[in-house]
Amino acid sequence: MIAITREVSPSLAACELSFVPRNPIDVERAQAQHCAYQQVLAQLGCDVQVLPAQPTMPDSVFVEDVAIVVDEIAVMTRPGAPSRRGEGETVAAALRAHRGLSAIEAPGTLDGGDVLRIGRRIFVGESARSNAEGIAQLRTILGAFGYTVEGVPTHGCLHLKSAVTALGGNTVLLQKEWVDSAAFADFRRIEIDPDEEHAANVLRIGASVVMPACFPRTRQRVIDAGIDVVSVDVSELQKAEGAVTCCSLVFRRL
Ligand code: CIR
Repeated sequence: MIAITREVSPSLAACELSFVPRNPIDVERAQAQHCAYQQVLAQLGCDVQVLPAQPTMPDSVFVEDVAIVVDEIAVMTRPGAPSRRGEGETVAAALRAHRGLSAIEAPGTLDGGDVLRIGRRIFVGESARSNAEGIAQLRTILGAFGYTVEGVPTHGCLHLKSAVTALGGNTVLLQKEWVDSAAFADFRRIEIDPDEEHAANVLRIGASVVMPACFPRTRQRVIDAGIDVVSVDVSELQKAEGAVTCCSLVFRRL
């Protein structure tokens, strides 16, 4: 596996926020947590390729949002937040070594955080960041490779993957307040602990999942389902409305 990451911007505190109140962010601590996160990816077998920080782009550590990578192609997104539209350029340059590239064009918008792939099915959040045009373009691009692209409304959260992520096999981890769980009726569904509202965002790598350390009850539910969990403290990145999927683009080396 390859994991593309980007160092935390010194301007992280000026990040976009939608559903999380603004609290002071300790950027040095965020950088240390991000470093530990990258070490976890490496321990789980990823070749971690780190892009340099973008000082003028506060949210640029959240590389997940600017591209979608499948075996056949990488799709550069057009992020829903105008402040984030410059972030893709250097990620595209890094991805070009591994995949052919396609792109979402205006007036389409799409954030990678809204894109959940489970096998050949791709679920896309109909969120404030990803519009119908962006989803339709993704359907055209990935449909050519045999993927189905299904829109799923989200409410009360930033992205689809704030509300649901894949745990591997046929299992998803879900926050039912933010997405209609019926959309995932074909899967075994594990619900997060109701006291841990942001716990649904986990990152599966191989047979393990990476989870923020602050959700012990949901972690226990995942462990009880027979899944190996690695915890990492990302509290400063959570203040920027990020979590564990958003800080990397993880894909197979071909
Ligand atoms: C934003 O609002 O765009 C950033 N502050 C957070 C993006 C987090 N991305 C993600 O979870 N995929």
